[in-house]
Amino acid sequence: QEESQISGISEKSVRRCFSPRRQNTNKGDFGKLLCVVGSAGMTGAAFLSVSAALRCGVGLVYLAAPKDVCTILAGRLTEPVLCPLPQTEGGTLSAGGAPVLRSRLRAASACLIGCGLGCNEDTQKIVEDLLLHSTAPIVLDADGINCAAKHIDIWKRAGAPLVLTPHPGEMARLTGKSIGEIQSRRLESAREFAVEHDVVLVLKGAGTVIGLPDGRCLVNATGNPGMAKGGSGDLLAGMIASFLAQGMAPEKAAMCGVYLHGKAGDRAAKDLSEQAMLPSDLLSRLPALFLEIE
Ligand code: NPW
Ligand code: AMP
Ligand code: MG
Repeated sequence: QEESQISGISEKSVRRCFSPRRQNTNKGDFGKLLCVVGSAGMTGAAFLSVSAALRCGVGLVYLAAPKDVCTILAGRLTEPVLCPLPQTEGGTLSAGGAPVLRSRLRAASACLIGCGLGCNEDTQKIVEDLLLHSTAPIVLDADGINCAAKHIDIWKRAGAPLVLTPHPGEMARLTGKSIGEIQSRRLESAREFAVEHDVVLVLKGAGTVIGLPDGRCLVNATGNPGMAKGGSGDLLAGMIASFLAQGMAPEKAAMCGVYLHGKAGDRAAKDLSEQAMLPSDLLSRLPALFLEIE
């Protein structure tokens, strides 16, 4: 791989992606994000992804989740509009919810799919349906990736711009390679998938790599091992989706999300220690980062 194709992510390049919010605006000007996330036992993933999206400036968030998940989260999340959907016995979304989701999707400027979604026949159908019908850009994370990987040619059939955010385990499932193979060729793995399938591929882990459809790679230097805790990735997915919903281009949304997520993690580590910091502590570090950007 040519070295000229690889670059770091600078604070300056992130700053350039943001402009002040115009005066004469309303919530509709800052995007509508549909979040298809959560299932029984993984309400936390829905909470974290939606909270991160809200803290990154999007105008309106719709949380589409199994009805029990909505009931549980109703007391903890104030801002999102809740769309309770039919669920399976296991507490995941039932395939019967697809038509409602499709109509919600038509009104959205971006969609986040997968954090804590679960992966079974029903969720696989839902994910396929959303990918085939969306014209709005989509962030596919976690079980969204696992579900999509079950469908042949799905990347060719999907119409919308896609940002995929796998960790090495999900990347291994996605490509049929081993985690070892992925980790020994991180840059190449991200780039090859991005070019072949025309998507933005965010390969997470220490030194997150972003593969772009044109063959370029961005490497991130923010973040720390205090972030190696369940829930960190759900925050990142929500952040990228929020930027997409506000109209940022997919490669820029991925770049800003990855950089600011790591930076929030670094602030949390400084205040709380890598040992004790929690993914949810990143949420309260985001406002100071945006103050520095605005
Ligand atoms: P190991 O264990 O190190 O051998 P899974 P998940 C590997 C939701 N969550 N470098 C790892 O390898 C998510 O959103 C809900 C190397 C293992 O093989 C998903 O929907 C939470 N290997 C669902 O749970 C909080 C790495 O990947 C595999 C690696 C399942 O997601 C937690 C594990 O991945 C979670 O976010 C690395 N850097 N990173 C909640 N509170 O609701 C990962 N691996 O099997 O896809 O499980 O990531 O927990
Ligand atoms: P997930 O495995 O989906 O929860 O995602 C974990 C998130 O935390 C990703 O954004 C990773 O890049 C980040 N992360 C995990 N471990 C580290 C580490 N050792 N250094 C930097 N970032 C990390
Ligand atoms: Mg994850």
